[in-house]
Amino acid sequence: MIRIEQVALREIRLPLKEPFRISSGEVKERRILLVELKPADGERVWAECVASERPNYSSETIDTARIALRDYVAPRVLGTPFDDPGPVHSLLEKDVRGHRMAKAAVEMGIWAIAAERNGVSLTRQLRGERSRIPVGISLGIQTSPDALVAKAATSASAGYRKIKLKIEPGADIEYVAAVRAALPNAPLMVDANNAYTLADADHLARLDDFELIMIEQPLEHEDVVRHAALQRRLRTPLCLDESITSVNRAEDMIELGSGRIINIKPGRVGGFTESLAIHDLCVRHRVPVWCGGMLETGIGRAYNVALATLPGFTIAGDISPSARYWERDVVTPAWTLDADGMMPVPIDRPGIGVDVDEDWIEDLTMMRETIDAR
Ligand code: OSB
Ligand code: MG
Repeated sequence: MIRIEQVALREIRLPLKEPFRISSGEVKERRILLVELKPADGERVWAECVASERPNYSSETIDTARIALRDYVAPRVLGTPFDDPGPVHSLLEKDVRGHRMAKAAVEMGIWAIAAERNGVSLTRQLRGERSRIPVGISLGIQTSPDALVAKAATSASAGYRKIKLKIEPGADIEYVAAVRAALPNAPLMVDANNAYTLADADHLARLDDFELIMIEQPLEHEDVVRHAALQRRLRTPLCLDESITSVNRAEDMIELGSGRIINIKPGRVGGFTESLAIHDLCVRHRVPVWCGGMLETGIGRAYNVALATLPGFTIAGDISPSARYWERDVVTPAWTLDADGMMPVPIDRPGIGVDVDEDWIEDLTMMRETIDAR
Protein backbone atom coordinates (compact mmCIF):
# COMPACT_ATOMS: atom_id res chain seq x y z
CA MET A 1 0.00 0.00 0.00
CA ILE A 2 1.16 3.52 -0.78
CA ARG A 3 0.29 6.44 1.49
CA ILE A 4 1.87 9.87 0.96
CA GLU A 5 2.45 11.84 4.14
CA GLN A 6 4.19 14.92 2.80
CA VAL A 7 4.43 16.75 -0.50
CA ALA A 8 7.35 19.17 -0.76
CA LEU A 9 7.46 21.76 -3.53
CA ARG A 10 10.46 23.78 -4.53
CA GLU A 11 11.37 26.14 -7.32
CA ILE A 12 14.83 25.96 -8.82
CA ARG A 13 16.37 28.13 -11.53
CA LEU A 14 18.62 26.66 -14.15
CA PRO A 15 19.99 28.53 -17.19
CA LEU A 16 19.71 26.74 -20.53
CA LYS A 17 22.99 26.36 -22.45
CA GLU A 18 21.37 28.26 -25.29
CA PRO A 19 18.09 30.21 -25.51
CA PHE A 20 15.15 28.19 -26.85
CA ARG A 21 12.66 30.06 -29.02
CA ILE A 22 9.30 28.77 -30.24
CA SER A 23 6.63 30.75 -32.10
CA SER A 24 5.01 31.93 -28.86
CA GLY A 25 8.09 32.96 -26.90
CA GLU A 26 11.68 32.44 -25.84
CA VAL A 27 13.22 30.97 -22.69
CA LYS A 28 16.82 31.53 -21.53
CA GLU A 29 16.72 30.44 -17.93
CA ARG A 30 14.18 27.92 -16.70
CA ARG A 31 12.17 28.28 -13.52
CA ILE A 32 11.40 24.69 -12.59
CA LEU A 33 8.98 23.26 -10.04
CA LEU A 34 10.28 20.08 -8.41
CA VAL A 35 8.12 17.89 -6.22
CA GLU A 36 9.18 15.45 -3.51
CA LEU A 37 6.71 12.85 -2.32
CA LYS A 38 7.30 11.26 1.06
CA PRO A 39 5.51 7.96 1.57
CA ALA A 40 4.59 6.97 5.13
CA ASP A 41 6.99 4.03 4.90
CA GLY A 42 9.76 4.16 2.33
CA GLU A 43 12.05 6.38 0.38
CA ARG A 44 11.14 9.86 -0.88
CA VAL A 45 10.81 10.23 -4.63
CA TRP A 46 11.46 13.24 -6.83
CA ALA A 47 9.19 14.35 -9.64
CA GLU A 48 9.04 17.42 -11.89
CA CYS A 49 6.13 19.62 -12.89
CA VAL A 50 6.67 20.57 -16.55
CA ALA A 51 4.75 23.87 -16.51
CA SER A 52 6.64 26.76 -18.11
CA GLU A 53 7.20 30.17 -16.60
CA ARG A 54 4.66 31.80 -18.92
CA PRO A 55 1.34 30.43 -20.26
CA ASN A 56 2.57 30.37 -23.89
CA TYR A 57 2.39 26.58 -24.35
CA SER A 58 -0.61 25.77 -22.15
CA SER A 59 -2.61 27.87 -19.72
CA GLU A 60 -0.63 26.46 -16.78
CA THR A 61 2.44 28.20 -15.43
CA ILE A 62 4.89 27.24 -12.72
CA ASP A 63 2.98 29.60 -10.41
CA THR A 64 -0.53 28.31 -11.16
CA ALA A 65 0.80 24.78 -10.80
CA ARG A 66 2.22 25.53 -7.36
CA ILE A 67 -1.15 26.85 -6.16
CA ALA A 68 -3.02 23.92 -7.73
CA LEU A 69 -0.64 21.47 -6.10
CA ARG A 70 -0.93 23.17 -2.72
CA ASP A 71 -4.69 23.69 -2.66
CA TYR A 72 -6.16 20.81 -4.68
CA VAL A 73 -3.72 18.12 -5.80
CA ALA A 74 -1.63 17.44 -2.69
CA PRO A 75 -4.63 17.50 -0.28
CA ARG A 76 -6.35 14.86 -2.42
CA VAL A 77 -3.52 12.35 -2.18
CA LEU A 78 -2.13 13.12 1.28
CA GLY A 79 -3.14 10.35 3.68
CA THR A 80 -5.10 8.46 1.01
CA PRO A 81 -4.05 4.80 0.70
CA PHE A 82 -3.46 3.43 -2.82
CA ASP A 83 -2.83 -0.21 -3.71
CA ASP A 84 -1.31 0.92 -7.01
CA PRO A 85 -1.07 4.13 -9.10
CA GLY A 86 -4.02 3.24 -11.36
CA PRO A 87 -6.80 5.13 -9.48
CA VAL A 88 -4.76 8.31 -8.81
CA HIS A 89 -5.61 9.91 -12.15
CA SER A 90 -9.38 9.67 -11.74
CA LEU A 91 -9.13 10.79 -8.11
CA LEU A 92 -7.31 13.95 -9.27
CA GLU A 93 -9.73 14.53 -12.17
CA LYS A 94 -12.86 14.39 -10.03
CA ASP A 95 -14.33 17.90 -9.70
CA VAL A 96 -10.99 19.59 -10.49
CA ARG A 97 -10.79 20.77 -14.08
CA GLY A 98 -7.50 21.19 -15.89
CA HIS A 99 -4.23 21.75 -14.00
CA ARG A 100 -2.96 18.62 -15.71
CA MET A 101 0.73 19.41 -15.33
CA ALA A 102 0.27 19.94 -11.60
CA LYS A 103 -1.67 16.68 -11.31
CA ALA A 104 0.83 14.80 -13.46
CA ALA A 105 3.80 15.63 -11.23
CA VAL A 106 2.12 13.88 -8.29
CA GLU A 107 0.55 11.08 -10.32
CA MET A 108 3.87 10.18 -11.95
CA GLY A 109 5.68 10.39 -8.62
CA ILE A 110 3.27 7.81 -7.26
CA TRP A 111 4.19 5.53 -10.18
CA ALA A 112 7.83 5.92 -9.15
CA ILE A 113 6.97 5.03 -5.56
CA ALA A 114 5.18 1.91 -6.83
CA ALA A 115 8.27 0.98 -8.84
CA GLU A 116 10.53 1.35 -5.80
CA ARG A 117 8.14 -0.63 -3.70
CA ASN A 118 8.15 -3.45 -6.24
CA GLY A 119 11.94 -3.26 -6.56
CA VAL A 120 11.69 -2.59 -10.31
CA SER A 121 12.54 0.27 -12.62
CA LEU A 122 9.91 2.83 -13.55
CA THR A 123 10.30 1.42 -17.07
CA ARG A 124 9.24 -2.07 -15.95
CA GLN A 125 6.51 -0.65 -13.72
CA LEU A 126 5.03 0.91 -16.89
CA ARG A 127 5.54 -2.40 -18.77
CA GLY A 128 8.12 -0.75 -20.99
CA GLU A 129 10.24 -3.12 -22.99
CA ARG A 130 13.29 -1.40 -24.38
CA SER A 131 16.74 -0.90 -22.91
CA ARG A 132 17.55 1.91 -25.37
CA ILE A 133 15.36 4.47 -27.10
CA PRO A 134 15.80 6.57 -30.26
CA VAL A 135 16.56 10.20 -29.57
CA GLY A 136 15.48 13.35 -31.40
CA ILE A 137 16.38 17.01 -30.98
CA SER A 138 14.13 20.06 -31.09
CA LEU A 139 15.84 23.14 -32.55
CA GLY A 140 14.47 26.54 -31.62
CA ILE A 141 13.79 29.28 -34.16
CA GLN A 142 17.08 30.79 -35.32
CA THR A 143 17.84 34.26 -36.66
CA SER A 144 18.58 33.06 -40.20
CA PRO A 145 18.27 29.97 -42.41
CA ASP A 146 22.06 29.60 -42.32
CA ALA A 147 22.11 29.56 -38.52
CA LEU A 148 19.45 26.83 -38.57
CA VAL A 149 21.37 24.82 -41.18
CA ALA A 150 24.44 24.92 -38.94
CA LYS A 151 22.47 23.63 -35.93
CA ALA A 152 20.75 20.94 -37.97
CA ALA A 153 24.04 19.76 -39.52
CA THR A 154 25.65 19.45 -36.08
CA SER A 155 22.62 17.53 -34.85
CA ALA A 156 22.75 15.15 -37.82
CA SER A 157 26.46 14.46 -37.19
CA ALA A 158 25.74 13.83 -33.50
CA GLY A 159 23.49 10.97 -34.63
CA TYR A 160 20.07 12.30 -33.65
CA ARG A 161 17.34 10.12 -35.16
CA LYS A 162 14.92 13.00 -35.68
CA ILE A 163 15.55 16.71 -36.11
CA LYS A 164 12.65 19.00 -35.31
CA LEU A 165 12.72 22.56 -36.59
CA LYS A 166 10.55 25.10 -34.85
CA ILE A 167 8.79 27.33 -37.37
CA GLU A 168 6.57 30.40 -37.47
CA PRO A 169 5.34 32.71 -40.25
CA GLY A 170 8.43 34.42 -41.66
CA ALA A 171 10.72 31.61 -40.48
CA ASP A 172 9.32 28.60 -42.27
CA ILE A 173 9.53 27.65 -45.97
CA GLU A 174 12.86 29.34 -46.64
CA TYR A 175 14.37 27.90 -43.44
CA VAL A 176 13.15 24.36 -44.07
CA ALA A 177 14.22 24.51 -47.73
CA ALA A 178 17.74 25.51 -46.69
CA VAL A 179 18.02 22.66 -44.18
CA ARG A 180 16.65 20.12 -46.66
CA ALA A 181 19.10 21.30 -49.35
CA ALA A 182 22.02 20.93 -46.93
CA LEU A 183 20.84 17.58 -45.48
CA PRO A 184 19.02 15.69 -48.25
CA ASN A 185 18.49 12.51 -46.22
CA ALA A 186 18.04 13.84 -42.68
CA PRO A 187 14.91 12.80 -40.70
CA LEU A 188 13.31 16.25 -40.47
CA MET A 189 10.03 17.50 -39.05
CA VAL A 190 8.65 20.91 -38.07
CA ASP A 191 6.65 22.24 -35.11
CA ALA A 192 4.66 25.48 -35.34
CA ASN A 193 3.14 25.66 -31.84
CA ASN A 194 -0.16 27.11 -33.10
CA ALA A 195 1.35 29.88 -35.24
CA TYR A 196 -0.97 29.42 -38.26
CA THR A 197 -4.65 29.40 -39.14
CA LEU A 198 -6.60 27.42 -41.70
CA ALA A 199 -6.29 30.43 -44.01
CA ASP A 200 -2.59 29.48 -44.28
CA ALA A 201 -3.40 26.05 -45.76
CA ASP A 202 -1.92 26.80 -49.20
CA HIS A 203 1.20 28.23 -47.60
CA LEU A 204 1.62 25.19 -45.33
CA ALA A 205 1.09 22.88 -48.32
CA ARG A 206 4.42 24.13 -49.65
CA LEU A 207 6.02 22.13 -46.83
CA ASP A 208 4.91 18.99 -48.71
CA ASP A 209 7.99 19.45 -50.94
CA PHE A 210 10.49 18.67 -48.18
CA GLU A 211 9.77 15.05 -47.22
CA LEU A 212 9.06 15.96 -43.62
CA ILE A 213 8.17 13.13 -41.24
CA MET A 214 5.37 15.32 -39.88
CA ILE A 215 4.13 18.84 -39.20
CA GLU A 216 3.40 19.30 -35.50
CA GLN A 217 0.49 21.40 -34.20
CA PRO A 218 0.27 24.15 -36.84
CA LEU A 219 -3.14 25.42 -35.63
CA GLU A 220 -4.76 26.60 -32.42
CA HIS A 221 -3.88 24.84 -29.18
CA GLU A 222 -7.30 23.32 -28.55
CA ASP A 223 -8.31 22.63 -32.13
CA VAL A 224 -9.15 19.30 -33.71
CA VAL A 225 -11.73 20.26 -36.37
CA ARG A 226 -9.59 22.69 -38.38
CA HIS A 227 -6.60 20.37 -38.22
CA ALA A 228 -8.80 17.75 -39.91
CA ALA A 229 -9.58 20.18 -42.73
CA LEU A 230 -5.89 21.05 -43.02
CA GLN A 231 -4.83 17.39 -43.04
CA ARG A 232 -7.10 16.80 -46.04
CA ARG A 233 -5.08 19.42 -47.93
CA LEU A 234 -1.61 18.10 -47.03
CA ARG A 235 0.35 15.03 -48.02
CA THR A 236 2.63 15.35 -44.98
CA PRO A 237 1.17 13.79 -41.79
CA LEU A 238 0.03 16.20 -39.11
CA CYS A 239 1.01 15.44 -35.51
CA LEU A 240 -0.93 16.91 -32.61
CA ASP A 241 0.73 18.07 -29.39
CA GLU A 242 -1.14 20.88 -27.54
CA SER A 243 -4.59 19.68 -28.67
CA ILE A 244 -4.25 16.21 -27.12
CA THR A 245 -5.01 16.74 -23.45
CA SER A 246 -6.74 13.39 -22.82
CA VAL A 247 -7.49 10.01 -24.36
CA ASN A 248 -10.85 11.46 -25.48
CA ARG A 249 -9.10 14.15 -27.53
CA ALA A 250 -6.92 11.42 -29.05
CA GLU A 251 -10.08 9.56 -30.01
CA ASP A 252 -11.45 12.77 -31.53
CA MET A 253 -8.28 13.18 -33.60
CA ILE A 254 -8.51 9.63 -34.93
CA GLU A 255 -12.26 9.86 -35.59
CA LEU A 256 -12.01 13.23 -37.37
CA GLY A 257 -8.70 12.65 -39.15
CA SER A 258 -7.12 15.71 -37.49
CA GLY A 259 -3.69 14.10 -37.59
CA ARG A 260 -1.92 10.80 -38.10
CA ILE A 261 0.67 10.92 -35.28
CA ILE A 262 0.53 11.93 -31.61
CA ASN A 263 3.20 13.55 -29.46
CA ILE A 264 2.54 12.27 -25.93
CA LYS A 265 3.80 14.46 -23.10
CA PRO A 266 2.73 12.86 -19.85
CA GLY A 267 2.61 16.27 -18.13
CA ARG A 268 0.18 17.60 -20.73
CA VAL A 269 -2.35 14.79 -20.19
CA GLY A 270 -2.24 14.55 -16.39
CA GLY A 271 0.25 11.72 -15.99
CA PHE A 272 1.08 8.15 -16.86
CA THR A 273 -2.32 6.48 -16.61
CA GLU A 274 -3.75 8.79 -19.27
CA SER A 275 -0.53 8.51 -21.34
CA LEU A 276 -0.85 4.72 -21.30
CA ALA A 277 -4.50 4.98 -22.38
CA ILE A 278 -3.51 7.20 -25.31
CA HIS A 279 -0.64 4.86 -26.18
CA ASP A 280 -2.92 1.80 -26.15
CA LEU A 281 -5.59 3.54 -28.23
CA CYS A 282 -2.97 4.59 -30.77
CA VAL A 283 -1.49 1.09 -30.96
CA ARG A 284 -4.98 -0.30 -31.67
CA HIS A 285 -5.46 2.25 -34.45
CA ARG A 286 -1.89 1.96 -35.80
CA VAL A 287 -1.23 5.62 -35.00
CA PRO A 288 2.49 6.08 -34.20
CA VAL A 289 3.33 8.00 -31.03
CA TRP A 290 6.49 9.60 -29.67
CA CYS A 291 7.38 11.27 -26.42
CA GLY A 292 7.61 15.05 -26.46
CA GLY A 293 9.67 17.19 -24.12
CA MET A 294 9.30 20.37 -22.07
CA LEU A 295 13.00 21.18 -21.51
CA GLU A 296 12.96 18.97 -18.42
CA THR A 297 15.81 18.50 -15.98
CA GLY A 298 17.15 14.97 -15.59
CA ILE A 299 14.32 14.26 -13.15
CA GLY A 300 11.43 14.92 -15.54
CA ARG A 301 13.50 13.31 -18.28
CA ALA A 302 13.68 10.03 -16.30
CA TYR A 303 9.89 9.80 -16.48
CA ASN A 304 9.80 10.56 -20.21
CA VAL A 305 12.53 7.99 -20.87
CA ALA A 306 10.58 5.28 -19.05
CA LEU A 307 7.39 6.06 -20.98
CA ALA A 308 9.21 6.09 -24.32
CA THR A 309 10.22 2.42 -23.87
CA LEU A 310 6.66 1.26 -24.58
CA PRO A 311 6.17 -0.52 -27.91
CA GLY A 312 3.93 2.11 -29.55
CA PHE A 313 6.67 4.75 -29.27
CA THR A 314 8.05 4.00 -32.73
CA ILE A 315 9.33 7.51 -33.51
CA ALA A 316 12.32 9.19 -31.81
CA GLY A 317 11.28 11.39 -28.89
CA ASP A 318 12.26 14.95 -27.94
CA ILE A 319 14.35 13.31 -25.22
CA SER A 320 17.78 14.78 -25.82
CA PRO A 321 20.69 14.08 -23.47
CA SER A 322 21.34 16.29 -20.42
CA ALA A 323 24.25 18.05 -22.14
CA ARG A 324 21.90 19.46 -24.80
CA TYR A 325 20.21 21.60 -22.16
CA TRP A 326 22.39 22.03 -19.05
CA GLU A 327 25.97 22.69 -18.03
CA ARG A 328 25.25 20.50 -15.04
CA ASP A 329 22.09 18.42 -14.70
CA VAL A 330 20.49 17.68 -11.34
CA VAL A 331 20.89 13.90 -11.71
CA THR A 332 23.78 11.45 -11.92
CA PRO A 333 24.61 9.89 -14.18
CA ALA A 334 23.50 12.48 -16.73
CA TRP A 335 21.29 11.26 -19.61
CA THR A 336 23.42 10.41 -22.63
CA LEU A 337 23.27 9.84 -26.37
CA ASP A 338 25.29 7.05 -27.97
CA ALA A 339 26.86 7.12 -31.43
CA ASP A 340 23.76 5.43 -32.92
CA GLY A 341 21.47 8.20 -31.72
CA MET A 342 20.10 6.04 -28.91
CA MET A 343 19.76 6.72 -25.18
CA PRO A 344 20.52 3.85 -22.78
CA VAL A 345 17.64 3.17 -20.37
CA PRO A 346 18.34 2.11 -16.76
CA ILE A 347 15.82 -0.71 -17.11
CA ASP A 348 17.25 -2.78 -14.23
CA ARG A 349 17.67 0.00 -11.63
CA PRO A 350 14.76 0.28 -9.21
CA GLY A 351 12.84 3.54 -9.35
CA ILE A 352 13.55 6.43 -11.72
CA GLY A 353 16.99 5.02 -12.55
CA VAL A 354 19.21 7.99 -11.70
CA ASP A 355 20.45 9.58 -8.48
CA VAL A 356 19.16 13.05 -7.68
CA ASP A 357 21.93 15.51 -6.79
CA GLU A 358 20.25 16.99 -3.73
CA ASP A 359 23.19 19.25 -2.82
CA TRP A 360 23.12 20.85 -6.26
CA ILE A 361 19.34 21.24 -6.08
CA GLU A 362 19.74 22.89 -2.67
CA ASP A 363 22.10 25.45 -4.24
CA LEU A 364 19.61 26.16 -7.03
CA THR A 365 16.55 26.47 -4.78
CA MET A 366 14.70 29.81 -4.84
CA MET A 367 11.54 28.88 -2.93
CA ARG A 368 10.20 25.92 -0.97
CA GLU A 369 6.93 24.89 0.58
CA THR A 370 5.78 21.69 2.26
CA ILE A 371 2.27 20.32 2.52
CA ASP A 372 1.53 17.72 5.20
CA ALA A 373 -1.35 15.32 5.75
CA ARG A 374 -3.83 16.91 8.11
O1 OSB B 1 6.07 22.11 -28.58
O2 OSB B 1 7.23 20.39 -28.17
C1 OSB B 1 6.98 21.59 -27.95
C2 OSB B 1 9.53 22.99 -25.47
C3 OSB B 1 8.73 23.83 -24.73
C4 OSB B 1 7.40 23.96 -25.08
C5 OSB B 1 6.87 23.25 -26.15
C6 OSB B 1 7.67 22.39 -26.88
C7 OSB B 1 9.03 22.29 -26.55
C8 OSB B 1 9.98 21.48 -27.29
C9 OSB B 1 11.21 21.08 -26.52
O3 OSB B 1 9.90 21.23 -28.47
C10 OSB B 1 11.56 19.65 -26.62
C11 OSB B 1 12.64 19.29 -25.63
O4 OSB B 1 12.34 19.21 -24.42
O5 OSB B 1 13.75 19.09 -26.07
MG1 MG C 1 5.18 20.69 -29.87
